[in-house]
Amino acid sequence: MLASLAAGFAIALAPQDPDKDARMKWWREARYGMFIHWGLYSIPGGEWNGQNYPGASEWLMTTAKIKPADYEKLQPQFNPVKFNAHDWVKLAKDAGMKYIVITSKHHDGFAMWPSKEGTWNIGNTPFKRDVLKELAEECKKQDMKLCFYHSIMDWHHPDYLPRREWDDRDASKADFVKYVATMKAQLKELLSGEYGDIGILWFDGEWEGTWTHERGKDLYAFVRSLQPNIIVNNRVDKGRGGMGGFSDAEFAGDYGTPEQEIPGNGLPGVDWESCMTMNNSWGFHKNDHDWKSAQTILTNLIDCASKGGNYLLNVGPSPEGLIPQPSQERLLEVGKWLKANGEAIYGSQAGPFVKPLPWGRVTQKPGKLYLMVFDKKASRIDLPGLKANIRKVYSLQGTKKEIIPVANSDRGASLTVPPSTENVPVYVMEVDGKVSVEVPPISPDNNGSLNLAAIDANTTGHAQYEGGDKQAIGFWTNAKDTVSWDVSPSTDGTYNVTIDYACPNEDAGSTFTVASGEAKVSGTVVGTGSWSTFQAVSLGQLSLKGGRQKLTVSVSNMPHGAVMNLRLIKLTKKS
Ligand code: H79
Repeated sequence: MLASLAAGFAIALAPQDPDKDARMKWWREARYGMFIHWGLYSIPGGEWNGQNYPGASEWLMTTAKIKPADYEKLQPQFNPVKFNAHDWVKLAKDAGMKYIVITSKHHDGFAMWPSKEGTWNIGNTPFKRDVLKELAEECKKQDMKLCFYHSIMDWHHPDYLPRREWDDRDASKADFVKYVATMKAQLKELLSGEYGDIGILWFDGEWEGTWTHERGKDLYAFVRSLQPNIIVNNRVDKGRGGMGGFSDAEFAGDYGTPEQEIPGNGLPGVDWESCMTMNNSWGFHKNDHDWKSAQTILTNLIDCASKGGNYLLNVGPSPEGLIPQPSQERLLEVGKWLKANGEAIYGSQAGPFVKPLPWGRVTQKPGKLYLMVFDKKASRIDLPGLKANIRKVYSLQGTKKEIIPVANSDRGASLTVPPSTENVPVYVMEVDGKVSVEVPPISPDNNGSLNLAAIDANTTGHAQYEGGDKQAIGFWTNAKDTVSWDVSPSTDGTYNVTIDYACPNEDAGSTFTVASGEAKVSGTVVGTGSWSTFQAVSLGQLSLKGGRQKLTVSVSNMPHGAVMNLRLIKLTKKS
């Protein structure tokens, strides 16, 4: 699927905060956390008046256009008698997760602790218990960081603005300043120390017009003043830039929060965490049985780690207080892998490869590379352009730590790996000194032609390689994104240029140029029928000088949500 939202691309530099490295240390090492969406919306579980509302169940108040007075009828029904904080924290622990982020308040404004502000909170349900307090105590016992998700947007508070169009409460006396005061008073309760040291304040719902950069900066400072070591995500302020979740030095917030996606090449120089659901809803959804496989979850976690990011994986407990069985099974399966291979994830850093490799992913620690193989059929693992003094390579799994044969040359390294029954086999490469990757440029084939395949491209922004049946650059959703190749024709020459791509007719029309220095050829994307119907078309001629250079595809105009899926550019030498 193509994300159609534009993301901001400002360069994120660490703001003036000398303590940031110390404050972020646990978070950077953790790599894996549990998101918990739990609230009144868990009761209807995506159904209202007999109708099913697919997708995010915590959005039901909006998707089913429920008036606050009707939604309030859920409060006396909240009685999750099977809730057991010990079991939840133990599950996160067994899953290999290092922190829990639970909804203290979601967009429906309902406080999941007995707040002193008003009555719209768990203290006024039949259950009465303070679930956040019980979790705080268990987290302390089981050495788990507790964090709160807190929505700025609030569909219930009478002073919150803007009013939903189906909410007929009089808005003329609503006072947003009063709303902010209530929110701060509630946050003060959460950060008073009663719940211990909170790891992260995970804000959300910051995108409405009433929330401003000034309010964001102020809220960030407020939260840090109550708990100086707390980490605050970028949604406290206005610097998020779409679902891609890039942060920017101009805005408050300690890290970026891509939602339901993993950035193609990571976000170099920025701390980030991808949050994701296991099915298609954050809150419990009765009718959503569309679970990601454990293998997908595991490879997502590894993908994040290999790009220097965290993975925050969601569960939506039931109205009885139980984490759904399918979620538990998947969590424990990934947890089993982490128990054996966690060394490759926890405390690791982004691997040295700028682009994801076709067979899997790589993380690193001083003196070690961890090669995690997604393609179980692979018998040869190539590390193109790797420059390292390799001491030895061995399998992380099993007691034997089997030594793996490795061939190393100035073009990179290559391993011959045995068949494996592991979900994701891991090989440890011990190295002396510095590791770097220098990918050689693409050189001409026997006919003097240059084949620029998607897998060899360098991409910026959202644009990224998609394998599977596409084998193309996809997610090219921002006109600023570029796709380029380092090429090295041996002599000056003229080429016929063809481009192999796919684009639905309704998304066609983008214009682009393929250029190296002054030499360029332009084209317009003509519809091919779908994102997976590939077609080769001629763009005309291009004359290149011999020698190493960069050939870049850039977009001059993108009338719709995306440019194209680009599979191959072929430069055929004219004789
Ligand atoms: O809590 C879960 C969801 O309920 C919540 N975030 C996760 C962690 C969520 N809120 N909204 N959405 C998910 C989808 C809404 C996206 C949009 Fe937008 C809001 C589209 C336009 C406004 C994102 C924010 C893109 C631009 C601003």
